[in-house]
Amino acid sequence: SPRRAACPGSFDPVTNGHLDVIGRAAQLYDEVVVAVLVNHTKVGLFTHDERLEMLSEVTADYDNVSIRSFQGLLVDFCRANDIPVVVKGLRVASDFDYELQMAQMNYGLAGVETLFMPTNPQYSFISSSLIKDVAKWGGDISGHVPDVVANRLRKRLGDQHR
Ligand code: COD
Repeated sequence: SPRRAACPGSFDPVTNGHLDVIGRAAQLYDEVVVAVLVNHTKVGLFTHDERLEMLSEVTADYDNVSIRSFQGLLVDFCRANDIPVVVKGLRVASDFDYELQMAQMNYGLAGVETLFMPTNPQYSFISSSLIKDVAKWGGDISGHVPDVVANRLRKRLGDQHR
């Protein structure tokens, strides 16, 4: 059976940091499933469908990467889709505290393993929330997100600061 891994997240929106981890995971595993959390309690900047669309566009060149939605526990999604391992990017030491807790919980709940991938240093300060804040005030976010995402951010937020 194929060696399959999940890259889970909110992806509101996908950044070059996410994409770097997804691309590197795609070289390690036969199949990578990008698992996008459906969050009914938190309103994002982009709708769930918009996040899926952007992810599909920016991963179109990888033929072993697919985009899927999930609700509830990540480990239930993994079990249902025969995924034994989750790949997570680690940006800074403070990421590790929370990620370690989740990794231990996910292993305890269902035996789902976690592979921590050190972020490419050029992306270590990038987060979706920082990108949204910079874009909101008209700052230059090109180089931190794919072009399709930058264009959508400009459209969504561009008029608000003028
Ligand atoms: N460089 C490299 N990697 C990055 C970067 C970057 N600049 N930014 C983010 N990442 C990676 C990180 O590994 C991060 O975890 C992942 O991308 C996703 O990031 P976000 O911000 O889009 O998503 P989060 O942090 O909101 O995602 C959290 C999950 C959805 C993974 C988590 O909440 C979850 O699993 N929820 C489901 C419910 C559940 O199972 N809960 C119990 C968990 S123990």
